[in-house]
Amino acid sequence: MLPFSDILVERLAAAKHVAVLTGAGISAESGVPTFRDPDGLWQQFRPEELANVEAFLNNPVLVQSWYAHRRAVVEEVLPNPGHHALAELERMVCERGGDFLLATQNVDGLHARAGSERLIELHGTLTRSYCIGCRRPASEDELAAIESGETAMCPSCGGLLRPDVVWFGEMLPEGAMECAAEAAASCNVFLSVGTSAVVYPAAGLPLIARENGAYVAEINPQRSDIASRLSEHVAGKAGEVLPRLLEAVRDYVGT
Ligand code: BJW
Repeated sequence: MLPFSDILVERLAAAKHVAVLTGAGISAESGVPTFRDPDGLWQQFRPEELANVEAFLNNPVLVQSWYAHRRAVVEEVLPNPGHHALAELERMVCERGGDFLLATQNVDGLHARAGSERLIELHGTLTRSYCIGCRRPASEDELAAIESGETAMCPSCGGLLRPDVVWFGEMLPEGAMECAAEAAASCNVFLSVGTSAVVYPAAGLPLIARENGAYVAEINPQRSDIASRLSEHVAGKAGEVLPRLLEAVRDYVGT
């Protein structure tokens, strides 16, 4: 028995425009901890301690080393079948002349490594760091101080080096939200995958899609806060559901 409806398969098979939002849950099966699940990142660290600029300025060593640890985790893991299925969905939609956009809240770079190209990283990336003083990009060598427990500083101006991610109270990268909102407003099908949908403005994207008439499916073992406002909740892991969904779409198109 398939965990999703025939309607989702039919809509996806016919869709000219498809948009997707992903969150930490899609990388869980790769071994990257989520934020708010019981074994998530913020069971050990409170968000207000680490994911805002005041916390960083109060305790740069703690925040820099937390991100260094997460970078090391991400370098060790691989994209999973969920990431690969979304890269494949992009190819499928584009080959038939449609539009596709994947907006991810994740900073782990796994979608790009799986081959997704029409990709927006709404919350930045772990792979880059920069100086808060002169905004110069930081090199790997400059970040090495973190491993020996020192504060990583810019060799040019002495400013603190920070990860190129979006913390609470900060703006998303220029144009990123506008582009994602436009895709959400104009798509026929929207997939919201592996996100608790509590962090805005990203969490508003599935709602924009729904308000504009798209069929919106959430793929998540748990119902998110916004699930009741969407078209369908598919209860399951992204790495299992997405490959089966793609297979069902291919079978449907082939019939
Ligand atoms: C599986 C699975 C499997 C498990 N398969 N699923 C409107 C209303 C209210 C508040 C605001 C608002 N607009 C803005 C705000 C303020 C704030 C906000 O949203 N606060 C809320 C918490 C209330 N937003 C901001 O500050 C944003 N900026 C902004 O709005 O700028 C304008 C502005 C400027 C100045 C003043 C005011 C406004 C910025 C938000 C930045 C978020 N940054 C973080 C950290 C990034 C860096 C880092 O990684 O360290 O982004 S927070 C953290 O949460 C991270 C994530 O991207 C984000 C979302 O989490 P996500 O991905 O949903 O993960 P989880 O753990 O919550 O959920 C995982 C899900 O997966 C669960 O549902 C599981 O069930 C599921 N799952 N395994 C599928 N195998």
